Amino acid sequence: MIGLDAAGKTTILNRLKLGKIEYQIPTIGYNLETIQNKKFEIISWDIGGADKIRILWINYLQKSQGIIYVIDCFDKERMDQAKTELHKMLLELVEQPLLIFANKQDLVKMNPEELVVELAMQNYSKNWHIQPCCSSTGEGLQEGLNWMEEQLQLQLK
Ligand SMILES: Nc1nc2c(ncn2[C@@H]2O[C@H](COP(=O)(O)OP(=O)(O)OP(=O)(O)O)[C@@H](O)[C@H]2O)c(=O)[nH]1
Ligand SMILES: [Mg+2]
Repeated sequence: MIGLDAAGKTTILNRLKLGKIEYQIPTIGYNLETIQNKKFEIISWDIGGADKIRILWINYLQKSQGIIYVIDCFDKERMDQAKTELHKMLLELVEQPLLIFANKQDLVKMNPEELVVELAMQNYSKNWHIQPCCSSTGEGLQEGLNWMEEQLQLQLK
């Protein structure tokens, strides 16, 4: 699970793991948690997004079976940066499914169609999915994980 700093990765992880949110401080390094979702045990590496840590993402990408990229929909100023980092990361992806969590939908509504354009995903042909969500309420998180689980299950077949 990656994304710019303050996108909401740790909040998502806590919501999924603990069912509640706790006061978050920026992650230095990573948080490692195991989440049970239906048949799958998801081992989630929530990796800090601050610019100095971002260069570490690649080390985790290559070892991951699926990627979750978290976007702060309310941070219009850094949407372009989020897009740039996303596309840099896409160059490193091989076959892993990519789930984009479009977070903070309580502050601003953005639908997947708008986000496809905003993030320039129209021409990206690999396996990806955009899921609007809100980690403050938990809305959309389960749907996102279910999509990821379906993709991982297909890979096993
Ligand atoms: N309103 C709102 N605030 C949110 C939501 N998700 C996260 N936040 C807030 O956004 C801030 C950053 O959240 P974090 O979970 O620490 O972000 P992060 O992506 O882990 O950041 P780094 O660890 O620095 O990479 C915190 O103040 C959260 O409470 C959301 O869905 N809605
Ligand atoms: Mg964090």
